[in-house]
Amino acid sequence: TSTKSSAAAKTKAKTSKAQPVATGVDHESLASGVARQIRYGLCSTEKDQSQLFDALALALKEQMLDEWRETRLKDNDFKQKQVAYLSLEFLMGRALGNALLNLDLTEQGRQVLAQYASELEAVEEYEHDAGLGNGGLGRLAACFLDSCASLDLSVTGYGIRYQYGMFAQKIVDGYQIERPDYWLRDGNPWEVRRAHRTVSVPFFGHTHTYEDNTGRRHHVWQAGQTVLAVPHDMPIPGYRNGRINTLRLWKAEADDDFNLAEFNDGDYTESVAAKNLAEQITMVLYPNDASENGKELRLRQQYFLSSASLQDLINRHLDKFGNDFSQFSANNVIQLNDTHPSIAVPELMRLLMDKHGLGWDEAWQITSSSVAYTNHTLLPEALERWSVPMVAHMLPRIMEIIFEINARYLEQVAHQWPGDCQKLAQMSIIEEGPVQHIRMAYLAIVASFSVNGVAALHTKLLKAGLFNDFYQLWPEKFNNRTNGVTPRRWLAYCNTQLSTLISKRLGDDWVTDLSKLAALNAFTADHQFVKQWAEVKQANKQVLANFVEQECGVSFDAKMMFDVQVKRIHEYKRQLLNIMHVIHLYQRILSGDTQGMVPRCVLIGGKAAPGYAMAKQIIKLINNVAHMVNSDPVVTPYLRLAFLPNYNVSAMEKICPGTDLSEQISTAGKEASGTGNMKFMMNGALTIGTLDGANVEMIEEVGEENFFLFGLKADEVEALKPHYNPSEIIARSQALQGVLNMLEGGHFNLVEPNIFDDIINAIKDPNDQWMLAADFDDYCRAQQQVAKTYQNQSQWQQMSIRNAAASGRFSSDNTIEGYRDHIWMK
Ligand code: T68
Repeated sequence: TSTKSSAAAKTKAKTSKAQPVATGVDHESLASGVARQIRYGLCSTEKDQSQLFDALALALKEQMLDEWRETRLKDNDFKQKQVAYLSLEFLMGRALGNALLNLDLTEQGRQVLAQYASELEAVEEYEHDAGLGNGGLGRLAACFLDSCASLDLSVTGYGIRYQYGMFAQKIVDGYQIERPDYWLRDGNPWEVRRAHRTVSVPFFGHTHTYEDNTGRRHHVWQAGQTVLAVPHDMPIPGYRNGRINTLRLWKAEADDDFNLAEFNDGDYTESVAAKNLAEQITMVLYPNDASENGKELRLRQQYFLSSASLQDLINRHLDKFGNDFSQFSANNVIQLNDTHPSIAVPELMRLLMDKHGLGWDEAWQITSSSVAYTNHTLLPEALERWSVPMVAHMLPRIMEIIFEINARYLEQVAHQWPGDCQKLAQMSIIEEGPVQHIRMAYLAIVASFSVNGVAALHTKLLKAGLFNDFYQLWPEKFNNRTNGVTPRRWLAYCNTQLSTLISKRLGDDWVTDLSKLAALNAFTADHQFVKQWAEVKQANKQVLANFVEQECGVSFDAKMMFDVQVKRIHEYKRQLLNIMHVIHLYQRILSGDTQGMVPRCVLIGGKAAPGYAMAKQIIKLINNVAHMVNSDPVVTPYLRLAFLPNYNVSAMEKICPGTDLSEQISTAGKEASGTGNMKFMMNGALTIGTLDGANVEMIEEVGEENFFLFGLKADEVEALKPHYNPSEIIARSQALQGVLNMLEGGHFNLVEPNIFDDIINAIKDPNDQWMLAADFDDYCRAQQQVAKTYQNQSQWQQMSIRNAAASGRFSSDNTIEGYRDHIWMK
């Protein structure tokens, strides 16, 4: 029978032990729940694995409903501060294994499925990834939700229920092909549609102003169109603590009047058909991970999410406090995941003023003490700028408010730098030009009480460069919150063997306090332990090898070193540098120079934005090199290469446990943080990398002697830029000449002449921002050091243990404690 334990729910996750707590979830009834779901929920007599997945997920959701409701009631009762995490992306991946782990029902789930002659791992494969994000930014939001629930924080994720998530990547003849990801085809057993919480979002039309008889001015936005936002909630279970938080995803639907006026008399059927237009808003995720889009539909998505979420917050506030907003900012924080939802700033002003009757000053006081902004990039091409005419047309009242915010803020700038017109122009939220643009990052900074970067180096560079003017004006707003990843999914769940081994020695407190892993350092001299550590890695490598064989048709030998780079394909991440090194090894092997070489299997995976031609060429090059390498029996004893199609969250769950060497080789100063780097480290991989993003802090924790560091530093990259001369570097490097000769000779594209010309030119270009040539020789040197170290397996395994032991700081629990103590509850 179930024990509803509010005591357990109140226990701080920080102090709670990773042991079965009475969570209120009834273990016994899981079996009957599954049986009932098969019979009544699915109305089925069959018990194939896909149906078993649905039945188990539905039964689990049912188990969570009571605690989910209690969490909501508790959060409404206690007047504790509510956090709204606004993000256009939540890259959740699969939910089943994670829910079972957090609810402490994995064994029960296994037993129930055994009754149907099925294995849990097999059934899990039937869950479609919820791929509602591009990469790091979206996955960070997902890790944060797990940590917030596990730390017993009242945090709601607000996002969009895209019908089509991140595209599925196929590789045909070495080229990337995009296929739509209709992840909802078989339904989504986790979601609950809450139609009674529907709100309505205005678009288009015009504004007018009038004075009432007291002389007060009122602004009215007569929308040309309104679209319904219908919440679809997903449960976010904390780790064994009785809390179930909510991820609220908005779906756009037409209201009954939608477009009827435009079609006026006559075309009834056409007008009903036109309802499609409203539903387009939440149809598809934009697949660009590092460039702004400028597309009208993207702005519609951003405003739709922002407006719906703020209306929901305000409705909750009204339920609790009535029409008294004096305590709003004491009770609410709105965390913006990059500038994507930053249109929430003028929207909150509008709702407070136009709908709830507050004056400008009061509304601004509330807004600017509720909103906080996280920046995720220094790349100028990723900074969002919306054209003023577009915003004025789509969101006329919002445009008026932005102009007013800017005018008042520029007075402050003028006061700080009297007579400095240059400063005014350069800091204005409105960028002048043939067409005016809104600088969304500036809007977010001006309105936020907190602005944070995502790694120490990144925050330092923001303050010194991109946002320096703002740092001078408001130094107190700026703070660093180094990213992290959840140790539940990224160690306890995805690497059960290593988890078991660790828990045997340390107990299982590490699951909620990852700093405990530091105690592993004591076992680096324990031969028995080191041997077991190596055996676990070996077993995980075999799992990964099987996966690679199945997905790529390339045979990886688990006796060779597994060298892995998986992440979005982008020039700054330098997959090209990796492949240049592979070509270098290939050449050495062909020439008989295998001295000191360690047999390696190189795995590269990631998606290119569909419009990013260079990234797509890089994928093609990797595939062509792979073809040559893998089909030469002289080469394969030393070197194999595979490109993994459709890299996603569930692929990473198999990849990071089986990786020996993690490639984190971005041009210094370009990767804001990285989070894949942390997942690999937690799972005992060693890293070859540059001094970039969170790598800097990883080295601080583990020591340079346990990390393969190479390449220019961020300031050296900047200093070299004006006189960067690749031809000179090439002239001095035999290795680099060899690689370029092979590329230029068409060795990898004999039947497809010139397809790699852009790549070759990029390497030789004095304007190459990513400085491939500059770092190549040092990268090869570091790779040789890797090979040498790998040959000494006992040393390698010790370094592996030290890396996992030093990964505690990169738990997202740690990151979220920082957000809690320094931003949200400050
Ligand atoms: C990533 N950014 C950073 N952006 O590149 C990475 N961008 O260093 C960092 O670790 C991670 O954020 C988390 O902080 C992204 O992933 C996007 O995906 C993106 C999406 C749309 C528009 C712009």
